Amino acid sequence: MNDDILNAIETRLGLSRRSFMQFCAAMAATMGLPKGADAAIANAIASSTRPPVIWLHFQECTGCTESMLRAEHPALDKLILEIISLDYHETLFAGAGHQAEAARKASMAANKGKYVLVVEGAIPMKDGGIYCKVGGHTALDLVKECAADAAAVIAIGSCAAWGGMPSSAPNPTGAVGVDEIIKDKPVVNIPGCPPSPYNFLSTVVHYLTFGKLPELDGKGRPKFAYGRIIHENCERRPHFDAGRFAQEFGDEGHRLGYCLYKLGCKGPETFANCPSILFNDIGSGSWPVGTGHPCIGCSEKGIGFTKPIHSLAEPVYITPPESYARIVEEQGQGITLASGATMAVIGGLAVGAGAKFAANLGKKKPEDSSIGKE
Ligand code: FSX
Ligand code: SF4
Ligand code: F3S
Repeated sequence: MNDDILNAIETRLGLSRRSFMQFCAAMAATMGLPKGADAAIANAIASSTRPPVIWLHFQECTGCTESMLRAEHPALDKLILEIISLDYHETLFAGAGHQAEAARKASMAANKGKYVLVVEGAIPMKDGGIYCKVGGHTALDLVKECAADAAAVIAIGSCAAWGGMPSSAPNPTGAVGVDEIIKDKPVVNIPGCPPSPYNFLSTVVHYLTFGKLPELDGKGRPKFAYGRIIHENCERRPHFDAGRFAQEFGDEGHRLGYCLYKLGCKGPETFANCPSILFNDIGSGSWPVGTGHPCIGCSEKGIGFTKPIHSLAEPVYITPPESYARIVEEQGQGITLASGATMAVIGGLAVGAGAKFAANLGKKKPEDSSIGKE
């Protein structure tokens, strides 16, 4: 990058070059981009005008905003406000009432088709949506009005992505996620309660750098962040494989850091990058399982706030069998899963039966399977 751009960044963000380049490298790593992408990101942040953002709050706890602005990294809160132009945000706004409403409408009119709409919180549908109103308008009407001219819609947090906690049974207000309402444009879902600020920021930076949203899975989530189950990257996984489990909180196994599966860990059925990206920039272990609590699947629809916290997870990939079946079946016996898969691998089959067997053994990418879709 040339010196002029870096000088401008230093002045504008009040960040050293080193910190800024470290941030760009972290964004590139979060998105799984190849070497050199950090320079493209740096250029985009330095030279793009900040995209205007309208941020709506509905049924939620404001934890998404808190996680974004209270991140321990000294520069993150500043960077967020420097990368985007937060034109409307009810928690952070100094103004209130008609003044705030006027600012939202003015930004939407001035940036028609160019602003990013971020929604935090679920939308109640029951009884005409009367259970959540802002400025006399229902959440339902507001989300429709604000999405109409948005360039992109981001549903931040599990509440906005699929209903989250407000939609827990018996879901008294009929709470749903944004994509149940906005059907004419893609909605990027960034679930988690709260989600990692880096997953949100990386999505925005991707949009700035490449002029388009990142690739999404069947549930509208960026693949770079939700492409793998937590269980695949968990530091306790060797204990799971070896059969060493904590049986109850505070027992010997728990103190030794054994696997939390038997305490209800939902890592085997939850897609998220929590163990690799961690939280709050404080180093290893700073995620739920790292602190000794089972993952409750807060980011996964149908798991978090739905399944009892201490019930056993159903691993989404079939665990390989403990012993292998015969390769050559006796006539008329058919084919077993293990022998079929072994033959498929030996034969180098990539499609048809080979792919099917591979999928059953967990070798198929989640975005191609029905598991990641509703
Ligand atoms: Fe709270 Fe956000 Fe949870 Fe929901 O995060 S942390 S209840 S996902 O919408 O504010
Ligand atoms: Fe980690 Fe949970 Fe999987 Fe155990 S069950 S390895 S604690 S994700
Ligand atoms: Fe939530 Fe589980 Fe990650 S509880 S924060 S999805 S480890």
